[in-house]
Amino acid sequence: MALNSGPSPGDGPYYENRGYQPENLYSLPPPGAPSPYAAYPGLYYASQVPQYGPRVPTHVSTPAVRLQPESSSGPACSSKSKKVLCVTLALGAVLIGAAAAAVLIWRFMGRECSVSGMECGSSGTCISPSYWCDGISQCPTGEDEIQCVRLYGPNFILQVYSAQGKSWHPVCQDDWNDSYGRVACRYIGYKNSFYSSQGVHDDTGATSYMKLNASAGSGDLYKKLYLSDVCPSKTVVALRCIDCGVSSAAHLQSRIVGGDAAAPGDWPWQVSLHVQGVHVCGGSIVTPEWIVTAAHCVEEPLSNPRYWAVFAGILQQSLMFYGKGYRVEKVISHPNYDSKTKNNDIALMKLQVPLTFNDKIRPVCLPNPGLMLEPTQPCWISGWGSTYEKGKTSNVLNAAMVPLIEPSKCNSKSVYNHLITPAMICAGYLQGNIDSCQGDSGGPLVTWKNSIWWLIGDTSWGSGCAKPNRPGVYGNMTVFIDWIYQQMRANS
Ligand code: 4AZ
Repeated sequence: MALNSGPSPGDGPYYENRGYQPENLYSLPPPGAPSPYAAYPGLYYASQVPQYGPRVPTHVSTPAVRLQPESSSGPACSSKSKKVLCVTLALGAVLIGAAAAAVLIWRFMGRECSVSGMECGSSGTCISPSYWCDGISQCPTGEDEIQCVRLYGPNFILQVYSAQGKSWHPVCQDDWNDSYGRVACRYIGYKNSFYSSQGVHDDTGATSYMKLNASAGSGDLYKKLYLSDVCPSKTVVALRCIDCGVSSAAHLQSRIVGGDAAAPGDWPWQVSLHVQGVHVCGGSIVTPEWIVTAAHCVEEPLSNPRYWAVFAGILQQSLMFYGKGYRVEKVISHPNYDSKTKNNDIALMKLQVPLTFNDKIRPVCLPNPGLMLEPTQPCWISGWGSTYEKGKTSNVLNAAMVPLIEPSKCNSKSVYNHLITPAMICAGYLQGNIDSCQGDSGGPLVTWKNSIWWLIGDTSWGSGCAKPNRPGVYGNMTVFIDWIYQQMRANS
């Protein structure tokens, strides 16, 4: 968390993921500069300096270097060496042509899939939408039957996708019980976790429901559900798979300049991710065994889980002892993470041993689709990052309130000039002063809604820290929700 040191020069926007990189992106800090990252100089200085150059529109082709032709093709290929050159060039042209044709065919087939059906993952197999979530697996690895249950909106309304109705419908509470709730949680991605299931008044305006026929089908929940226009109880299932988003933070109204020290239990989902005894990044607990962090924190060679130790429920770095902490079993980076643009900057860590929750260690809620946020929704960031640009990481956990910034504003010329993708979300103050900073990366951006704390983003990048017109940029969690649950299901 950072306090601005003064106005920035009129520099153009550029990616600066690690906050205390110097403004001159191509210069390195002096050798031996004090840094908690000194153990990883290559990682945190030289090799990771983001590349920024003028953006070239992709539809404008770069002029090819022209080979000056000799008078005509005949004499040009007359000598032996020239003949070899000609054959090589001709072969090259054929290969390029073949590659272009392959790309065109691949694109055409992709479009074909989106017209006549849905693609099974990225396998290239297309199936009709009416087979999607119909209780029978048609895709080679069953993708058509796995993303058919979701929790919707701030009240966790259980919805099931109907192949027949080709849309999502709430589940009618009639005949529903906790054991179906447990099954639904498992379908979503919560291995052995179930918190509550209750009937609530449906305020989603649904006109059709998924209704349970307990005697239908064998064990499969989907086969017991059918589309119905009536739900006699007029109540739908609100399902909580985990008791998430609870904190004892009671002093959130105090204005925090560059971050305020947190009290125990304020941000119980916040973890510190260590490599060889050094805090490197933050993360957020979402289940007893899953931590959300940023993909740029786990770039090679740190994608190896053996490097990492996870500290939960401790506010001071000085109380985290090397060798303690939770070991990591798996590190999973988003497959479409782009280290240059920081697009899709999200990763998951699976712990070897699940956390035991208490007042100081608790999960934050993953955002449900349909969770509507205000354009300038107040959010909170927390972490052990530097308290000023180019400073060292903090011993104590700090937190600050930062409002969301509308994408159009954040992408404007004077701010990040179109560097913000839909997988990113901006938060902070255009006047500067309060921001996340180096060492906060991977940590949470949360908001409070319906008396629950929701994970809205993971700290990703920004140009410096707390500078005017350079707010913090966060991974946009709602965009990653399907991917997160998919990983939780596949790696349980
Ligand atoms: C970092 O390197 C970092 N001011 C995090 C956030 C911001 C800049 C850098 C945003 O961890």
